[in-house]
Amino acid sequence: MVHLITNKRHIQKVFDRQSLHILPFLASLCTITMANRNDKPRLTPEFQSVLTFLYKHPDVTTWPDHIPLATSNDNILRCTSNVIPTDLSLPLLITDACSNWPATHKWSFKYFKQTYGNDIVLANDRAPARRHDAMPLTTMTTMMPPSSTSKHQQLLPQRTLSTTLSSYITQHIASDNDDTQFSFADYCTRKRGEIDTPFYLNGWRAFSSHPELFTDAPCIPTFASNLDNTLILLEALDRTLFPGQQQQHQQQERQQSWIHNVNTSLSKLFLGPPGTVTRLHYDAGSAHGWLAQIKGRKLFVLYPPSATVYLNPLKTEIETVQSPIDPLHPWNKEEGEEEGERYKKEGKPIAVIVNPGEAVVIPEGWWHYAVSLDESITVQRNFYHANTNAKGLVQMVLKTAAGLKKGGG
Ligand SMILES: O=C(O)CCC(=O)C(=O)O
Repeated sequence: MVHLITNKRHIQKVFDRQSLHILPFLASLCTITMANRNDKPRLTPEFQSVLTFLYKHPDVTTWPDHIPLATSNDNILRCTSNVIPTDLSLPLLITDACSNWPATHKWSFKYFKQTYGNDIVLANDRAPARRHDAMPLTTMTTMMPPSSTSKHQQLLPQRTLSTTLSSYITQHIASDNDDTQFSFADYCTRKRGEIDTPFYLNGWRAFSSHPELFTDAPCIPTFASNLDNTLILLEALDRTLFPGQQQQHQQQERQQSWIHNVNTSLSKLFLGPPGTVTRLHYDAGSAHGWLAQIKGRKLFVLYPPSATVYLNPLKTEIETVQSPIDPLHPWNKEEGEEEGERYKKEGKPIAVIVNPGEAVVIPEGWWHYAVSLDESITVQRNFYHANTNAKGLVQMVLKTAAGLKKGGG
């Protein structure tokens, strides 16, 4: 693949234009329906599932048996920022991850509206994007694993809203003008039966366009300092690909270069009302990831890589790995106890609520699902670690650059 990359300028051009931005790429793959004002409210299967779940477990303290809540250090390690294991064999819950970041007192929906309100953003009512959502039913039935339940087989293309950040916040966030936190129950009360699937501003690359945000939420926080070797790995890759171009005077140029752009593009923001869902998937490019809650709580359900066979990865998805299983309602009632036992034994799901100030670190290949329980602001970063997934970074960079070059990018 290396031979497709002719020179450094090409790579620089590719990443300077932030061509890593996934949305135009996904738009070309999926039939994405743009939302408009006259759309009728609609419930996606996964949001319907959230409504049913939270109706039964409104305070999220009574817990269903089929989603074991992480309690011990057997399945998720609870730790503080200064005591972090580096083998990344299990997910981590870092209890003091971001409680002292300026973002926790500075950021609010009102602040984002005032500061970056003119940015054009894309919000979705199904996330992540799946080709599967827009598949003709006939094609889909041949591609779906037989054990998937019928509720997963609905033809419901993702709707995407392209708007200014200001108008997204005004129309979709209840606390757009104050700093109150709205829970899911508040949200439902305000909607008075007009419940529509919430639009999620998922994966906003705010750090690429507004790098000053890193002063409020550090790119490499204390808890990630021994885990996130992305920048060093990118510099090593740069030296390997372009030997003899490493003079001192080029250092500054490199700071502004593709290395910087790739590194920054791995940090994103997720903003939304309560009830937004990220469906079950694991991160592309063998990446590890962390998600830090600045505002609101999020419920995560995680599964180890060994659950992959059981989770029936969708064959329709090529660039990403996604599962049709809905962790809140993973099997049909008719399928009964036996299926439930099998699910718990083979899937080994772990649920964890991440509170404001906390972060979850999700190692490479771990499946994850998330639903916001309140209005929420999350910082998300994918990262690479020299001893575990460095190869994934090299492949990701080379593949993106080669693919874009081939496509005339
Ligand atoms: O906070 C979320 O909605 C989850 C996002 C996520 O899973 C991811 O970016 O990999």
